[in-house]
Amino acid sequence: MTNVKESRWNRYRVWKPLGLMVLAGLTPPEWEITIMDENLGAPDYAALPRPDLVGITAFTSQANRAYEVAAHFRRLGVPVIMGGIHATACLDEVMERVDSVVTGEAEGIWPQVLEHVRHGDLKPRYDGGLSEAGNIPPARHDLLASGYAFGAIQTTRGCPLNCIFCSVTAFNGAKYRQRPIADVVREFKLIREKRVLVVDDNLVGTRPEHIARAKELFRAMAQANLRKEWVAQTTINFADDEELLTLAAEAGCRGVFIGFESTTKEGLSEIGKKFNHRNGRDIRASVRRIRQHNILVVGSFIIGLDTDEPGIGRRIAEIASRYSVDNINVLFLTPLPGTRLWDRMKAADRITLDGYPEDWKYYTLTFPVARYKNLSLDGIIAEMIACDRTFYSMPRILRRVWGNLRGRRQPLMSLVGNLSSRNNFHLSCKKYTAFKRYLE
Ligand code: B12
Ligand code: SF4
Repeated sequence: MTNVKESRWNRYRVWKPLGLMVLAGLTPPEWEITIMDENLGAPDYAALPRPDLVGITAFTSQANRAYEVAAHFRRLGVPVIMGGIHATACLDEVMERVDSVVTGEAEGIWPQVLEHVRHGDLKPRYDGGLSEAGNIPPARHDLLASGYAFGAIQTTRGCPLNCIFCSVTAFNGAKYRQRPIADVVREFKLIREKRVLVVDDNLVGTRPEHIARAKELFRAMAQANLRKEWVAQTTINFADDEELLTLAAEAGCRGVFIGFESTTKEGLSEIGKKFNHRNGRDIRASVRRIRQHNILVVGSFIIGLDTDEPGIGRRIAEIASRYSVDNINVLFLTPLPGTRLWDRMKAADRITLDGYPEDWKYYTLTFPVARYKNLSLDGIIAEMIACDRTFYSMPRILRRVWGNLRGRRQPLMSLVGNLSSRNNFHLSCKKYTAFKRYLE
């Protein structure tokens, strides 16, 4: 959970739980629904009226808290259903702790589950599989109306790439599914916030037909005059089509989050993302093309690949600065359950934090939970600190923000993003100390 009270910057890091809002959108009107988002603060469940049914979602890192909440309601005799990414990846573990588990996407199965609940015939397990993009209902944006800086929407599901560390292809499939444009535009109009996170894992896709559809969507969004400013995740090929960039900016795109992952070709091969250097791509030039459209770029990198040597932290900070990205997100290589990396690391007995479910709390990608080939525990933490300390030094932050001020590229957003990350870095240093104590 991200605790908004831990730091005022967390307000910009708390995003709406869209999965639950979509689930609410799938729920027939005779059910009265309340969404509790513990990122905004844990409610006193005992003081609330007794519900007829509790549905819980959780990432792997939130599983322990999910089990505590489940245990509370089960003690009261309220049936508890859990779904989402962790329930799908760790079915057996979750089945032991709730009354029923829904794996996969919910669109095809949730109405049936609710019917079973009404008839007192809840089964221990359901599988929703993958939904048709046209069957995704608008999320209930009205249910979480305050407390967030950003609204949220999803326009596509799945990712055609299959990076070894990523859960997306395992969970949402490699088939890239794009929602009907009219549905997306209609749903955008239901969002009250001016700023929106488009949660897609890969906003524009990789093939010509994906890109053509993305252009159509952006045209429709601009025509609908939505007046939204949004950020999204995309792959670096976003930079390859000037028309796409122009249309995205006209539709309100103000920032993209791109997974560069590694600074070397060998590293990219190791994680199955050669895509990033296909056709000898000049990443610096790609980033420049995106930023010329007043779209900020956040670059994501991983520390802990087998090809990473001591010095990798500073190297990432220097290369990210050379690419001229506006911000970075650097994570420890983490074997998430259900991924190919998990299979590989488990087979090689390289996962060090494996006291489950308790240890899941460290699967936030911000702790080193495995053995890394060329970096010791202290070594890899020192690399992360060196990376953050270099990239978020005050002179570098000011240089980036000044560059954006001169280029009229959202200097305020760039300043807030950098200061928030710098603050997060200071919090992380304290967390590493506690983490090492936990390992002793
Ligand atoms: C948006 C997002 C975030 C937001 C979170 C917003 C929020 N409050 O939920 C932010 C940016 C904060 C975030 C943070 C993190 N994230 Co994230 N995130 C995503 C992303 C891109 C989209 C999630 C989403 O909204 N999907 C759209 C909704 C509609 O889909 P859904 O949630 O899957 O819900 C559907 C089904 O799962 C099901 N369902 C879901 N819940 C339930 C519950 C019940 C009862 C039922 C019946 C069904 C059901 O029904 C829904 C409709 O079909 C996913 C990738 C993905 N494709 O899921 C990664 C993803 C979930 N994140 C991931 C990770 C690792 C993290 C972090 C741990 C690390 C990081 N730094 O990114 C942190 C977690 C921090 C923490 N607090 O612990 C991993 C999770 C893997 C795992 N095993 O847990 C994913 C899969 C990405 C990946 N590349 O692997 N994330
Ligand atoms: S490109 Fe991104 S979403 Fe797609 S598999 Fe790789 S990391 Fe996951």
